[in-house]
Amino acid sequence: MHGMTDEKDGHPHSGIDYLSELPQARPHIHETRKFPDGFLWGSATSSHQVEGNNSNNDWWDWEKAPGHILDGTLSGRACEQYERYEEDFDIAKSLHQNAHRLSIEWSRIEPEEGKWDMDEVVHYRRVLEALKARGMSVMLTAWHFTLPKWFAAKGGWESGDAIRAFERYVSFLAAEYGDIVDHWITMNEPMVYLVQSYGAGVWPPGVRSPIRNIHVFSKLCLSHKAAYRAIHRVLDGRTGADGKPVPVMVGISQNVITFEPYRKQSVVDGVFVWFADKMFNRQFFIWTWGAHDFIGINYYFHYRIKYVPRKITQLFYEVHTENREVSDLGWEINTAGIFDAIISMSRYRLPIIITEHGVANGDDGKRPRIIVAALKEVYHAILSGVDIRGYFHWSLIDNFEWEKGYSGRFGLVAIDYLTMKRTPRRSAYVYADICKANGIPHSLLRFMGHGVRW
Ligand code: IFM
Repeated sequence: MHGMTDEKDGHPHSGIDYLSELPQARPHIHETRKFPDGFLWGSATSSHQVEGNNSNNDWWDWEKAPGHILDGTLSGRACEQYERYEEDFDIAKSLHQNAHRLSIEWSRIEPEEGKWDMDEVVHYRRVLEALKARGMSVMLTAWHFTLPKWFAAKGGWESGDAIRAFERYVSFLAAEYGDIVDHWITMNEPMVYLVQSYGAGVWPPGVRSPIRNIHVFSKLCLSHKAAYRAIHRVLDGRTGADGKPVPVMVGISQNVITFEPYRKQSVVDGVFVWFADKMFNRQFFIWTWGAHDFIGINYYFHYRIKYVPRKITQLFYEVHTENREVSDLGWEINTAGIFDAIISMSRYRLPIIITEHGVANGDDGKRPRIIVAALKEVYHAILSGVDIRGYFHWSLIDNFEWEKGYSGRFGLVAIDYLTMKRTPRRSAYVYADICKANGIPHSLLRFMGHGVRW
């Protein structure tokens, strides 16, 4: 596991001298913490959040209603990635990333039920080929929260033939792009979708109904299973240029929350933590067991939760963040939690990929440390025997953060929304040095105070 490359303390590779801003360290030499060969180092986006002008999906009208987007913005042109994807992929490549995760906008590919828009099909082939041309591994998400208007009008996931429609769409993607996609994500964060769209009602279709929530949960499970089988049906048995079978890797991205009782001595808080973990983190895998080739983990949230029996509107709990470091969106930052999330999900004995991890931090004061600290945890999870194959930072560029609008800035690369100029943040170079080294150069541990002279 350990490489032989020695890192001189304070020696950045990227040419950006971010370490000079940190306190001096005692001079010492140390090995780079090497990750396994072939580890995927990338970043992630989704179509509606970056492309712009996705006017044929359920979010487009939803955004216009007063109060739906907290800062009053609309996705609108987003980051114009629909046109500027080459520029963005050039940046990712220059930052030494060797993989990229992105999603297909279903409403573009299938604008009317059963009708494929071949111009859009060609467009996405060009996008995916642009990644391959840069030598990057491709992770493709089929559904990342937005639904075509025709599908939403039929009742979305509640409609009688939702499963068949999703299976048809995903089979089409597999047939069109099977030669170019390395990892398939059928759906992004189904549990977050259920909470936001059918629990809190803050995403379309804006429903607050436990019964309908359970109904959609079952539809999502069945749709994932159908999509999983469809991708394998279309692609299994393919061989590569060397004549060897190409593995077909299909999974979901699951938002894993690490829960902790707010009142350590409280039995009821402890029971609720157990229940919340099972319901939110594991339920989907239990009901779709056998339909995952890997586990995709998105890690953002550490909830110190307090059971509140009378607050049905808050699903019986409160999340506390007092005295904790938080992001620009007020979410608690707990980088060590990614270790717990990985260990918890390793119970399924499947390869794990961190398909998202990131922080809203516009001035970038925290992101470099958060990246280094989280990756140190990933490194230790690998050392403890977990088969972790990659890490995708959320996000490559700032983008439209759903009901929060453009206020949450998650990008390694900052976007000026007036000019659309892309400017890598300091953290982009820190992450670039990690990607380039296929490990954590020891000098970067200074972001966490290691070896620093105080
Ligand atoms: O922006 C989202 C993304 O769409 C799904 N995972 C979490 C991100 C940050 O909230």
